Amino acid sequence: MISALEKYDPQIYELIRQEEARQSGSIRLIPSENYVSLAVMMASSSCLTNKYAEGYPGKRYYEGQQVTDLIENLAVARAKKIFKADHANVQSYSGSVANLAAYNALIKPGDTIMGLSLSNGGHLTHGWNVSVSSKFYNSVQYSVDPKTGRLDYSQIEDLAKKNKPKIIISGATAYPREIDFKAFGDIAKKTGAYHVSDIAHISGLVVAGIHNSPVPHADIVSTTTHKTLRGPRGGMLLCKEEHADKVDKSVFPGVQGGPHMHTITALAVALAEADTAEFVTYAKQIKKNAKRLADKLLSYGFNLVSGGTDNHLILIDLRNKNIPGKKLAKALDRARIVTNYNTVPGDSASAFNPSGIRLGTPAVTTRGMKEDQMDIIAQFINKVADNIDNESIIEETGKEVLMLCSKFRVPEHFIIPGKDL
Ligand code: DSN
Repeated sequence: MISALEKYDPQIYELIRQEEARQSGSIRLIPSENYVSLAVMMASSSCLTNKYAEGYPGKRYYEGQQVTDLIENLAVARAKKIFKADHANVQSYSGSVANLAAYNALIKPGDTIMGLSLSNGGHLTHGWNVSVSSKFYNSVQYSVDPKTGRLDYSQIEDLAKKNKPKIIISGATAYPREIDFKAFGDIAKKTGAYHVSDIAHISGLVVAGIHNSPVPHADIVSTTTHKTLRGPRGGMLLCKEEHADKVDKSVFPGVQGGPHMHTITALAVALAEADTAEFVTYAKQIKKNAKRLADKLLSYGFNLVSGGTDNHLILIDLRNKNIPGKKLAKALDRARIVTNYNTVPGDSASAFNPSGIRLGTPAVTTRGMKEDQMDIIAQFINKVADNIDNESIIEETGKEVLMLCSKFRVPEHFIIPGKDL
């Protein structure tokens, strides 16, 4: 399909090829990124992009839904099965919109929500001050313990008792430790709040059974579909039966119009892929790789928030190295190692030039990299940090990265084992 594009739009074709080369010729460590399978890619670029399907299967506002209804029902059934949820809504365009739909399903504008602050690892839509989530709702933010870098559940409970939020949000975008969703559920019950859990980063780990699931402990669970879950870019909501109708009405017509059927189609494929023994092996390797990378970075004297990782991501606090996060991320990018700069708990630097960088292993694990490659990646990171102003060493590291990348399968050839096309 992509080859045909060369004839119709050579400029865009060439740019896609460049991006493909960038993705295959670099070590991609942004923890929210991955490589989807060829099957997901194909479904995502299929004719389903041509179809409007406002409403839900069996109750649409446009005709011609003979096939879309079957696809959406399949995606919903697969989501319910792998997350063990009563109800799934697969229409959210993204995690941000899914979160807003979750709040809108349960509370009214002006009510109080309570989430982890962005600077402590939360998400914009968990009530951060520049997000609409803090404009529509009164936002109270909790933090991690500044000493341990970990969530302090008794502090969260105290804050909830004091502020009486209508919704307590669990979940994070930059928290390297396992989250105790039962503890959040208990706090919500004790304080009369709803519990909304955002598992965008860890949903693949949850499905694989290597992170506890919030599904039994939350009123609504929100997730993106493209991070550890390794599907197309999108969002999804899971909930108990009692909230099903409210959730569906909140997504459509509450905050969205027509669903993106090509994304839902690709999601259905990804959900089937996630329901395999191969996916469990993959998710376990993500965690093993992150742990090994963290251990190796610690041995080079890097400070890691919370001292390590239990999941797919690592947050390096660079203050002891006196290197700003942005400077290191940019130098690493020149050496073909792609990360993002990130605030760390207690950071006095701005979010645009913070004191940390965030790394994760979902994408490199999809390429088949294992612990030995994590040792090499840690060496590369250390070499760049130690030679942050030495362009020839950075360039030389980039060549070594390219060599490493050439030994591991690139995304266009990534096919789920046993399902070769
Ligand atoms: N932007 C995502 C991330 O990188 O974690 C969160 O939405």
